[in-house]
Amino acid sequence: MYLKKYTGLFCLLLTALFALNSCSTVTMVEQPDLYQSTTEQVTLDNTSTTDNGFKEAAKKPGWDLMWTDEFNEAQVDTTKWNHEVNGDGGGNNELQYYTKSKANSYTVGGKYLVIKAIKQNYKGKFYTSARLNTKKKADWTYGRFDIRAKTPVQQGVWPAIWMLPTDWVYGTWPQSGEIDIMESIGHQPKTCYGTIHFGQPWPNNSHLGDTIETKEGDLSTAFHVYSVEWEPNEIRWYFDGELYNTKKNTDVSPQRWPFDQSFHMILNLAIGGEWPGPPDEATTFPKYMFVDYVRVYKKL
Ligand SMILES: [Ca+2]
Repeated sequence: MYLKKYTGLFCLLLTALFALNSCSTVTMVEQPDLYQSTTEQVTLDNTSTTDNGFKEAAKKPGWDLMWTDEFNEAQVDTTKWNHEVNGDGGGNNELQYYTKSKANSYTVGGKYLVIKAIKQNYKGKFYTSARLNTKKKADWTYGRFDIRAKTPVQQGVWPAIWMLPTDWVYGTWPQSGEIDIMESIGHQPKTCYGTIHFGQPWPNNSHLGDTIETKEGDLSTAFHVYSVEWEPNEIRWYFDGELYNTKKNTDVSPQRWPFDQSFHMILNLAIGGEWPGPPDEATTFPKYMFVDYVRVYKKL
């Protein structure tokens, strides 16, 4: 009896020590444009930057790595990324104001980009967050795009990894196309969406896509590798290396297949909007979207 009790206590202690050990505290310097405070303590716990989940090798047979951001610099590399700053709602009545503040996007641990959505009133919006793009800094036609990310869940959050046309040569959205490498809406916490948008201007726009569900936990409990292989007349979507969606130029007929021009990458964490709807009382903030890397390959 006593031995059992003692063993139980010992296990408890071990568990507590392990929990303490697996957390790390990071101090960040805030930009003065959004906050009075100059530093912020962020505790990274098991559900955030623990480097769990699927991993892929950087080298892939048949593909040549031509662009990468591993997010191992002390700050977001502005030679690669633009911060979009606005409260436009992304065309979907989203609730966030996107800032360029280090409160909303930063690198951490020499490993990750973090996009952080905060519940706060700011310039008429109820939340702040970040949306980064590579427009005119890195634009591609065709390639393989691998993004390793851990994204938040719960009602009203809408993380997205996607591409828009740089020059809009076939007209306004969605005539020039949109490639959604990954989207998730928080009330479907296991579901990854891969989609193309094309066709006529709203409200006669078209889209085609498919989904895949994570087999363990939800999308926030582990890193996943979201990939698109974009070739002339065909786009394929992969989740942790598993092909789950293929779209060909013949699938969009009689609409134009606009995916033969330069597109750029966008990473953002939207809050609310017409698709997910607003957060509810159970949605906790802040929300974190972690990106380990963006790797772009050219087919050999
Ligand atoms: Ca990294």
